[in-house]
Amino acid sequence: VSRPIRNILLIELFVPILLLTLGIYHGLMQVIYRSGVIQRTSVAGLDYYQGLTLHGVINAIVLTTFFAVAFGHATMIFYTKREPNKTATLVSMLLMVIGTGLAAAAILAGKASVLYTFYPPLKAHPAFYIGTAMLIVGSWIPYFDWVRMYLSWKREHPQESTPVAVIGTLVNFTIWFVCTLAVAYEVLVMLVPWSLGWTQEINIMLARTLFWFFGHALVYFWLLPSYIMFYTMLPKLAGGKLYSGNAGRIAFFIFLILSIPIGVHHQFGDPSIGRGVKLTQSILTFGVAIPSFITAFTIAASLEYAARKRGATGLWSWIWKLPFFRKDVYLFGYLINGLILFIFGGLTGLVNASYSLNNVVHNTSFIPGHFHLTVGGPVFLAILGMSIYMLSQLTGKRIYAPVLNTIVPYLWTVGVLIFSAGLMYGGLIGEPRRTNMGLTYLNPSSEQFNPYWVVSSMLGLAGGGIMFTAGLLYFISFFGTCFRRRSAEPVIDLPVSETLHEERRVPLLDSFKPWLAIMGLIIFLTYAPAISDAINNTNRKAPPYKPTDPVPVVRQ
Ligand code: HAS
Ligand code: HEM
Repeated sequence: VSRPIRNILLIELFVPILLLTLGIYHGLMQVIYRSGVIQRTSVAGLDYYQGLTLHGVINAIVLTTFFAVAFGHATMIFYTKREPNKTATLVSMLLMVIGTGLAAAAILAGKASVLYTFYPPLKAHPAFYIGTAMLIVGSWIPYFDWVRMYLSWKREHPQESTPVAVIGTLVNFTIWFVCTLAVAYEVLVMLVPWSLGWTQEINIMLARTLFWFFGHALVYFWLLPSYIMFYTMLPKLAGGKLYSGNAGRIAFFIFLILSIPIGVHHQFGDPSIGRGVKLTQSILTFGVAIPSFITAFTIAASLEYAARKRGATGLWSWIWKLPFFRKDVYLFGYLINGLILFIFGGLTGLVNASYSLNNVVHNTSFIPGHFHLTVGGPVFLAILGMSIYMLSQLTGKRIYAPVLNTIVPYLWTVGVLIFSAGLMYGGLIGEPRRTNMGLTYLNPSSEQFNPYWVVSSMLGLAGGGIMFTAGLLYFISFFGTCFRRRSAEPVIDLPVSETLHEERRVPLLDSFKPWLAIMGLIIFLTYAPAISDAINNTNRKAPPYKPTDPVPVVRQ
C-alpha cells in the first residue's frame, strides 16, 4: 500500500481513538450521575446532557464511521489488489475530520446538547448539523471508489465468486448510502433552516421518521464490519476453516434488503404512525434477525471444527481448545468476546422488537442495556481489536504491552455483562433512560427518591467502572504502540479463512442487481405509508419538559 494512502488510513484510525478517550470518560460520568453518587447538573464545566451527547456522538457516530471507512479501504485494497484514488481518499478524510471538528466544537461550546439522535424539538447550532453532514458526505466518497475497484476486479475475474469480505463491504456502504439520504434531507432541508431561524416551525414526527429510516440501518452499518471479521478472519484465527462462505453471502444480502424497512420499531409509541405500518415493520424486524442466526450457527460450526482439528473431543468441552488468552492471536479474544456479548444483545433486541414487550421497555434503561451488548459488544470490540491490528501493520510497529491488549476484551466483557444486567433489571422495574437520576430519583433528599432503583444503578456503576478500566488499558496499548520504533515493513495483511467445502459460484449470490431491486421495493412499500402518516397526522401535542426534571411541566 502506497505511503499517502497508508498515512490517511492511520489518521482515520488515530483521530477517533483519540476522541474515544473523551467518549469513555463520559461513559464513566454517566454511570456516576445515574447512580446518584454525585447530585449535580455538571462536572468540570460540562453539563449532563452535553456529556451524554459527547458520549453518544463520539462512540456511536464518529468512531464507527471512521473505522468503517478505514477498514473498508483495507479490505478492498487487500482483496481486489487495487488502490483507491488518492485525491478522493484525501478529500474524504478531510471532510470527515473537519466535519467532526465542527460538530465537536458545537457540543463542547454547549450549543448542541441534542444527544446522538439529534432530532427536534431539541435544537443545535447549525455548525453541529453541518459538521455531521460533512462527516456523512466524506464517508460516501470511498464507496463510489470501491465500486470502481470492484467492477475492475470483476472484469478480470468473471468466473470467480466475489470474496465474502468485498460483498460485505459493498453491502454495508450501499445500506449506508441509501439510509443517509433520509437523514441528509432531515438535516439540510429541515434542521439547518430551522436552526438558522429561517423557518419557525418544524414537523417533529416527519423529522423523527426520517431519522429512524436512517437510525436502525445505522446499527447494521456499525455491525457489518464485525460480521466481515467473524466470517473471514475468526475461523482462521481459531485454527480452522469457515463452514460456509455462501452462508455469509446470503446473510449480507438479507441485511441489504431488510436493514432499512424496520426503523419504525423505534416509533411504536409515536401516535402519528398507523398500526399497519407498525405491524409490518415489527414482522420485518424479526426477519432481520435471520442473518444473525445464520451467522451464529455458521460461526459456531466453524469454531467447533477448529477446536476438533486441535484434538478436542466431547459435546461441549471442545470450547476450551480455542485459543483464548493467546497474545499472538489477541484478535481472537476481541472477536469471540464480541460474539458472546451478542448472544444477549440479540435476544434483548428481539424483546424490543415485540410490540407488546416494547411498551414495557421503551425509554427505560433496558434500552441502553441492550445496546451496550450490541454496539458496545461485537461492534466496539471488533473496532478496538482491528484498529490496533491495523495500526501495528501500517506502521510496522510491534504492539506495546501485549498482555494488557490481550486481557482488554475479557475485562470489557465482564464489565458490560454487569453493567447491562443492572440497566436491564432497572429498566424492567421502570428506571428511565437519559435521566440525571442523581438530581431526583436517586437523591434521598428529593421527594422523587425511589429506593427500588438503588441496586440496579449500583450494578451499572460497578460494570461501568470495569469497562472504563478496560478502556484505559486499551489506550495504554494503543498509544504506546504509536510511540514505538518501527521494526518491520508496513503492510496490510488480513487473516483469511478458507472455506471448509469446495464452493461453486452461485450467480444469485454474486450479483447485486436483484437484491438492490428487492431492497428498493420493500423500502417503498414500508416507508411510503410511514412518511405519509407522519406528514398527515401531526396535530397531537406532547407535554413540555425541563432538562433538570423528568416530570412534565404542568401548564396552569
Ligand atoms: Fe437494537 C434499539 C431491535 C440489533 C443497537 N438498538 C436499539 C438502540 C441501539 C441499538 C443503539 O425492535 C437504541 C436507539 C436509541 O437510542 O433509541 N436490535 C433489535 C433487533 C436486533 C437488534 C431485533 N441493535 C442491534 C444491533 C445494534 C443495535 C446489532 C448495534 C450494533 N433495537 C431493537 C428495537 C429497538 C432497538 C426494537 C427500539 C427499542 C425502543 O423502544 O427504543 C437484531 O438484529 C438482533 C439479532 C441478533 C441475534 C443474535 C445472534 C447471535 C450471534 C452470536 C453467536 C455466538 C457465537 C459464540 C457463535 C439473533 C451472532 C459462541 C461462543 C463460544 C465460546 C463458542
Ligand atoms: C449511553 C455508560 C461505552 C454507546 C450510555 C449511558 C451510560 C453509558 C450510563 C446512559 C444511559 C442513559 O441514561 O440513557 C457507558 C460506559 C461505557 C460506555 C460506562 C464505558 C466506559 C460505550 C461505548 C459505546 C457506547 C463503547 C459505543 C461504541 C452509547 C450510546 C448511548 C450511551 C449510543 C446513548 C446516548 C443517548 O441516549 O443519547 N452509556 N458507556 N457507550 N452509550 Fe455508553
